[in-house]
Amino acid sequence: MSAISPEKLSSIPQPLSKWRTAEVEALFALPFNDLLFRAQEVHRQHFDANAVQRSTLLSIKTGGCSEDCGYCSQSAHHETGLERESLLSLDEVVAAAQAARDSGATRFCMGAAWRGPKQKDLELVSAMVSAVKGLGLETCVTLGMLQEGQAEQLKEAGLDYYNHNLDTAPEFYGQVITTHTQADRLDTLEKVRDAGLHVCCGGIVGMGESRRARAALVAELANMSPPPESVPINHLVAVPGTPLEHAASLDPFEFVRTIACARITMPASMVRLSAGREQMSDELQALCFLAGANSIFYGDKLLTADNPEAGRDELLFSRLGLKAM
Ligand code: SAM
Ligand code: DTB
Ligand code: SF4
Repeated sequence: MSAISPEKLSSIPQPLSKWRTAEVEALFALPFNDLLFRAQEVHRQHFDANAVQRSTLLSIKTGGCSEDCGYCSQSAHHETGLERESLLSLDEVVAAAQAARDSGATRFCMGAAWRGPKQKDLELVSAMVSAVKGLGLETCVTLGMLQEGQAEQLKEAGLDYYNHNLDTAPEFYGQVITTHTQADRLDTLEKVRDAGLHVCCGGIVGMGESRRARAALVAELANMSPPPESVPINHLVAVPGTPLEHAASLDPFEFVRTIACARITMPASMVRLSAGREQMSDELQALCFLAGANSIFYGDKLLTADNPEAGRDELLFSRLGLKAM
């Protein structure tokens, strides 16, 4: 791990406590090269700049969700043609986790299309967590909003991370989701933190939000105390049949800027280049790594959307001299 010479490229102060949206917006507005240089500096102070962590996702309960999130293929409010399925069996989950471990993933993340888990479902998921942990993988679940005691139960089962995204800026949230509020999300995040679980929390860009909204989301994430250990930055996967099917496309450099701003404001967090890689060129992904992304979802499916085949990622890692973390 070697730090770049401490040449000062920008006079923008690094807040000791809270980031204001305007300060993050000022980062976004830097010349691209200056922003990436600054992100690289921060990245190299905290991480091996050539190491990328790999997590594999599995949808353990697909479709039929009561929530109306405007981007989601799994919402019962949208006609996306996705079949509603029941919860996978323990054996199916263990087989998928084994395959993920064998192909080089170190974390296995199980997602369910629920507003939140019913108690009987939580017990089934807890057994899955224990079994996946027993394979030597880090465990992560994303199950929606949690009730009192559920985070503790998951922790007890061997859960390492709970994923629950803020998704977008508070001022834009109501334009994308109406069946729950961002305050509900924050309430679950507090329960997760209080149970001693690691927090995985990020958002989606490319939903037609303004740059100010992207900056507000990054500031909100960075101001969590402590910031999330893992920060997934998803690019919208525009799913036919969802309200965001025709969202205005985002300048790819703006996506890279968002990664860089997340890296600078959350220096010690893992920043995950998450949904949307299937639609990105290798060159764009390389820029995201240069901007400080050091984690990816690995394996040919996200939850319902396609992700690059493992072979394409292996080749990309080899061409860029990246190693698995
Ligand atoms: N139901 C749970 C919840 O909403 O927290 C867990 C599953 S949900 C699919 C997990 C995350 O996936 C969402 O918070 C969102 O950030 C991301 N996501 C869902 N659909 C997406 C899409 N079409 N494009 C990009 N990200 C998406
Ligand atoms: C996250 O932030 N992104 C992942 C994970 N957490 C659960 C999910 C991405 C979903 C992409 C759309 C799909 O596969 O349906
Ligand atoms: Fe349901 Fe989660 Fe999709 Fe929202 S993002 S509709 S809560 S599965």
